[in-house]
Amino acid sequence: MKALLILFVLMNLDKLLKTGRCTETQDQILSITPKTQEQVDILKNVSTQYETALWQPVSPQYIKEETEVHLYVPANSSEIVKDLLQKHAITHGVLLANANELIEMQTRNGSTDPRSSSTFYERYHSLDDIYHWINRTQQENPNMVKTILIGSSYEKRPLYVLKLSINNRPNKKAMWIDCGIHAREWISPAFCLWFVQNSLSFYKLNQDITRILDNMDVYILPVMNPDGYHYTWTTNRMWRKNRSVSKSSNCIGVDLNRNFDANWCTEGASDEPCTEIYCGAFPESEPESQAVANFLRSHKDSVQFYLSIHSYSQMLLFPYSCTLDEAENHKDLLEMAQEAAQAIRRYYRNTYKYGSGAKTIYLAPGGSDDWAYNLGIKYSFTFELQDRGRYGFLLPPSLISRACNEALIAVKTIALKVIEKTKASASHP
Ligand code: 9B3
Ligand code: ZN
Ligand code: ZN
Repeated sequence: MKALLILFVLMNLDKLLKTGRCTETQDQILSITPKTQEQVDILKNVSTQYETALWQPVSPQYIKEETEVHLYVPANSSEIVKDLLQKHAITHGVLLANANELIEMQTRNGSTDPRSSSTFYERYHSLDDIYHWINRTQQENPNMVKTILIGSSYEKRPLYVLKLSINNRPNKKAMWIDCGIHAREWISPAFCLWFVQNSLSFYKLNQDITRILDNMDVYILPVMNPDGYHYTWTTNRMWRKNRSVSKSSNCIGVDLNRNFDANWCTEGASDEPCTEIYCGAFPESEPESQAVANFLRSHKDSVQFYLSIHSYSQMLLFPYSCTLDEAENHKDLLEMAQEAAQAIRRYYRNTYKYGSGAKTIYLAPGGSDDWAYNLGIKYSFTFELQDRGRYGFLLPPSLISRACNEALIAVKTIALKVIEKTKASASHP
């Protein structure tokens, strides 16, 4: 009997060991800083050859010596990737050891967890939830909110813009905010919802919100890339691009923030469909970017402030990203971004970098902010919200309110400045 038991244990030993090991290695986010050109080349290889997702930088071409790389490594490629790193004496740190658990937690959504004390706006929401939210928000605020269908996505999902407007003054100015150009940057749509909620609840209660809405209409596109966003909920949390099928390749998706007509597809973008920064077949080839561009073209006389919300890295960026040249009103833009960053520091003790895109992150063409700027929207910004890489795209729901509130104060700061400046220039042309 005893012998039988021992035999049984022995027979299952390898199974026990294996499962023990498998639960130990989960999806991880590694932080790796290459020290030599050889290590740079190995890393470029790893991030393209194996089933990994590069978080930072956005594309392997930007990997360089002494600059931190954030790499998502799923459990099944963990061993081979780590062996390779070890073989070339590349040291790594683990930013997140349990990425799959975080992903599971964030998609499981608080609404199914009755103990959760967080509000609707402190959770991430599926695309379906967001469409319902748009509908509800309009129905509950018929005097202040209209929805405008500006087009549809590659997979024919509607692109709805919410228009917040409290009066119909002639020559009323406007601002535009889009969220969710990049599918995996979940804090971005969360911010658009936060912004709408905040505006609707605090009009007439908060002085800044009141002044902004008294002087400007606000157009909000909560999810510019619904196909990609949906895909991150169902299939691949790390997806960035839209989901359009390419004629020339089996790889799917265009980087919508490389698809606008601003030095389109020059250095910093790629004409290779398999990359994360594929610029598409031609400028505005994608229905999502075309819808936004058409809407802004037809509203360019009223829209004075363009804002696009991304994550992560905590930056307030303005044109140009597509060239190292300075924008004509560079000083104004710099001053506004600086003031916004100061407000974040003062109220939330958090640091945001600011500056032109090309000089602050990387030279990158085809972005919506540069395009909007060239259209004539002189106050054009891209915000990269929290964090700096601790959680990266997997920012836990408990940090949504902080991330959104600090971004909100930056938006308010800049919007008030825009109102001030455009008033001044209207009276002294
Ligand atoms: C990129 C460009 Cl091309 C731009 N005009 N403004 C901001 C960025 C940064 C975002 C991107 O698309 O890579 C950060 Se996710
Ligand atoms: Zn982005
Ligand atoms: Zn980003």
